[in-house]
Amino acid sequence: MDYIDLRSDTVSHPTPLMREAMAKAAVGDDVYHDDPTVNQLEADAANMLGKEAAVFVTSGTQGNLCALLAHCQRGDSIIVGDSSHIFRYEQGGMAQFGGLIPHTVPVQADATIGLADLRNAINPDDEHKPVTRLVALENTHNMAGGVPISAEYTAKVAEFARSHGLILHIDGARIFNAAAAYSVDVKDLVAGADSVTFCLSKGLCAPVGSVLVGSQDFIRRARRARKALGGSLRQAGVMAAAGLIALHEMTDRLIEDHQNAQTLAEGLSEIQGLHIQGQNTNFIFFSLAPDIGLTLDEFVCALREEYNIRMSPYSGEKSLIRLRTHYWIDQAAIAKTVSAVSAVLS
Ligand code: TLP
Repeated sequence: MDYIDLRSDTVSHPTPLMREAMAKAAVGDDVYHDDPTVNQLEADAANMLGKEAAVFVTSGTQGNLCALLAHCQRGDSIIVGDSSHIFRYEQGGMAQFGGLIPHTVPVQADATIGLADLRNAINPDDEHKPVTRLVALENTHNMAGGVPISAEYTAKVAEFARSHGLILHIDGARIFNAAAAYSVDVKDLVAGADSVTFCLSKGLCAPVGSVLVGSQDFIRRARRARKALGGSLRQAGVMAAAGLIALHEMTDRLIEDHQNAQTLAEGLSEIQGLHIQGQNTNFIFFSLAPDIGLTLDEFVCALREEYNIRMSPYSGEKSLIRLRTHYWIDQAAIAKTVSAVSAVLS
């Protein structure tokens, strides 16, 4: 990349190895299950996450929606964090397409949901109330600032869900970042979950795609939902080839992105007028002192026009700037960013 783009990890371009694998990918019609590269990606993803089966989907949004449509019936209620991506940023797809009713519960600063809040959100067996069907967690948690949640907490929620006859879905868009943060096998982070969506196209650098994993029976139903949403693809091996590199070559290096985020946060914290508000995994949030003489938009614009550095004001909280490190943000990019921010604020 010939500019520094810190707006999200979704902006990461495919690696040279991915482009080579994409060019050489063996392909077939995936609607006939004939694409060997997609089949390989789905088998490897299921195996890595410790589930029976997987389906390749176009995006995290589509993976989450296919999961909800496959697990639930119209009119069901799902328990979901009030700042979760599924609830806040996915076009209300669960309601638009699934007729599902989100029952929101508070997400705490450590990205968990209190078990008492979960318990209180379960509707009684009463003909006035929608049937509570599912609990959704998010790991790492985007709006909480990239905070990872632990295997122990997830196991508690899984046990809670099981004991109340509920399904547990994890929006694990960045589950491999969580695994890197806790130095655990990703399988352990999702052991009790009925389904997990994870993204190949964020920190793992693939240009397109996410994977939804779960039981054989669930994935059969999710494939029907994917078809209904127009997400069944043909020679998708071209994209799955990059996904295989993402799975096998890119997960172990995510810890570097976390270390780089820490280095960047430390460098920025030395600059007068800039206050680091949080750094977790590959996320950084900061604010600018009110007397700095620049609005956030002017600050972002100056960095882009004068230094070719891209940042974005955080859409959830307009007084913050959000940064994400990824594969294309190396030590040199970090040093350049710190000195450019320092120059703009001086
Ligand atoms: N998040 C994007 C934007 O939509 C905000 C980003 O830049 O972070 N779950 C989580 C936790 C996510 O952060 C995202 C994307 C998704 C699901 C949806 O993934 P896509 O964009 O592939 O549909």
